[in-house]
Amino acid sequence: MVLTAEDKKLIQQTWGKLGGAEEEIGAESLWRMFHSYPPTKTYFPHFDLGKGSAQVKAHGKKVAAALVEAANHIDDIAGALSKLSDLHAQKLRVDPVNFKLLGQCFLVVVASHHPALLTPEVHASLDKFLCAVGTVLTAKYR
Ligand code: HNI
Repeated sequence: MVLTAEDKKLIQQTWGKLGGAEEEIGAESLWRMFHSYPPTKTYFPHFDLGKGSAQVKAHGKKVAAALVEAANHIDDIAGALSKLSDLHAQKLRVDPVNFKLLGQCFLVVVASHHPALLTPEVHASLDKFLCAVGTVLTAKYR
C-alpha cells in the first residue's frame, strides 16, 4: 500500500484536526469494534468491555498513541511500530482480518464526530493509512 504525498498530507492534517480527542476516539473505536464485531472480544477476555470501561479507555489511549506515532513517522511506519509488530505477531497472534474491523470502526467514529472532516479524499487516505498500520502489525507472523 503506497501512501502518496497527498495521502500523507491529508493524514497528518486530519490528526491535527482531531483536536487532541484521539484518546476518546481510540476508546470509542474499540468499544464499537467489540460490539459491532463480537468475535473481536475473544482477544480481551480479561477486559471489562462495557461502555465507559476504564480498561477500554486506557487501551484506547495506547492504540491512539500508536496511531499518532505512525502518523508522525509516516515514511517509516514499520520502524515506528516495530515493537508493536513483534507483540501482535509473536504474543497476541491476532487474526489479521481484525485489523480491518478496527480500522472500519475508527473511520465510523471519526465520521460520527467530525462529519465535515471525513471527505471522500480524507476517507480514502485514512483507510490507506490504517491498512498500512495493519500490514505492519501483521508483517512478522510466522
Ligand atoms: Ni492491539 C495491545 C496497538 C489492533 C488486540 N495494541 C496493544 C497495545 C497497543 C496496540 C499500543 C499495547 C501494547 C503494550 O502494552 O505494550 N492494536 C494496536 C493498533 C492496532 C491494533 C495501533 C491497529 C490499528 N489489537 C488490534 C486488534 C486486536 C488487538 C485488531 C484484536 C481484535 N492489542 C490487542 C490485545 C492487546 C493489544 C489483545 C493486549 C491488551 C492487554 O493489555 O492485555
